[in-house]
Amino acid sequence: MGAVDLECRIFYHDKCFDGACSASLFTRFHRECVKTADCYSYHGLVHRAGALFDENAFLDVANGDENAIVDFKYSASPKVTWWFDHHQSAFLTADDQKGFEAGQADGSQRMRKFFNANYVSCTSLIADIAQVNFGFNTAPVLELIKWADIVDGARYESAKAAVEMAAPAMKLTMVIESAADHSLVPRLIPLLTEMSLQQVLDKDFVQELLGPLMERHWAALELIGQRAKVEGGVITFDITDQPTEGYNKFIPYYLHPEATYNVGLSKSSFRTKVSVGTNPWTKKMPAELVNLAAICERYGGGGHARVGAISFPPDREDEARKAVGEIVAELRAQK
Ligand SMILES: [Mn+2]
Repeated sequence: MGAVDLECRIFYHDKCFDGACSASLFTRFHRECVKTADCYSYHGLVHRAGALFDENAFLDVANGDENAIVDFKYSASPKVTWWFDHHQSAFLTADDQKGFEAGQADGSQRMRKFFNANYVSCTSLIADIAQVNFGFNTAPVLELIKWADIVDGARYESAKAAVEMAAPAMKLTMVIESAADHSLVPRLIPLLTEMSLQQVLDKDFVQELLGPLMERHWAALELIGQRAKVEGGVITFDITDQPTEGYNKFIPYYLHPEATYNVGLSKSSFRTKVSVGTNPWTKKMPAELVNLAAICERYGGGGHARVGAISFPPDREDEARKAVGEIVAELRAQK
């Protein structure tokens, strides 16, 4: 063969289970069906203010190297040779969207760049495109695709499944989302399509990280269990005296499954946070539920119809507590 090894560099949504699964599935598809790369490398991307892409991180494609972006925004860079995304807000600018649409219309990018916001996970989008258009065999990776849909769509069967985290995918998600070491996810990606999720979880380097995270999770469950009160269908709790960098957001509904809403007050190093949520397993009809994004926006926060948040500076607990009182009263009046 030639003297130069061809490389395919995969840019993926970092600290995200679907991002890691997408990178893994794309690699397996590219290796089995496209067959033009000798090696694969990985580069995580995060949402932030300012430029999302570093043009220098893309490989020069003149020699046949490739750059793929999965589960992340569109880049108009001519160096990007593959793109798959399912996010509603996939285009940063109207020009980006025009560029994508032009490549679809003239056919030049139709078999290289794919966008479909109807998919729950980018992993399932890649799997379908690869199977239908390139003859990729999805049979060995069905477990991965199923769990990417469950995790990215937050489609857990119960609060028990979401909080007790018996499934390996749930524990892997926690490890990936809390990864402090940038080499962790690139190490996991090749494994995700080569073995079962349980076998990935059983790796020593994963177990070492999982232990302390599970301890932190059980401690949060106990703390919120001590603090949470439910009245008029609304759970409230205040854990600002125990600063935390995050907790499993389904804990309140696990503790009080009969509640419709949750309003929690917590504190991290950089903010005091009011978290407002709807019980995903509520028996109420969608039309009966309050739009929480609208409520949070009133206080300078935001989110989705079913879950939102408001951030206050760490020293403005009084303001945050006042907002909690008003929101709780409003939600209790709804029922
Ligand atoms: Mn995704």
